[in-house]
Amino acid sequence: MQFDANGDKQLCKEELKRAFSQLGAIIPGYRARRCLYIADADGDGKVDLVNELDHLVRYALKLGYSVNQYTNNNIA
Ligand SMILES: [Ca+2]
Repeated sequence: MQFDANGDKQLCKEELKRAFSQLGAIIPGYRARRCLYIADADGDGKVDLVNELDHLVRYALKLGYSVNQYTNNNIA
C-alpha cells in the first residue's frame, strides 16, 4: 500500500497524516488523530493494514473519500 512508507504493514500517525494530505484533507493532522482513535483497535498507536484496515476504510468512506484506488492493490 502506497501510504505505508516504511513497509511495516502498519500506518503510524505520520503516515496517516500524509495519506489524508494526499487525499486532499484540509486538516490532515486532525484526521490522522481521529482515524487512529477509531481504527486503532488494539491501541498500539498504529493502524494495522491486515486487522484494522476495515475501520480505517469505513472512516474514510464516511468522510466522502474514495479509497478503493488505494486499498485494492499492494496491501500484502
Ligand atoms: Ca493498532
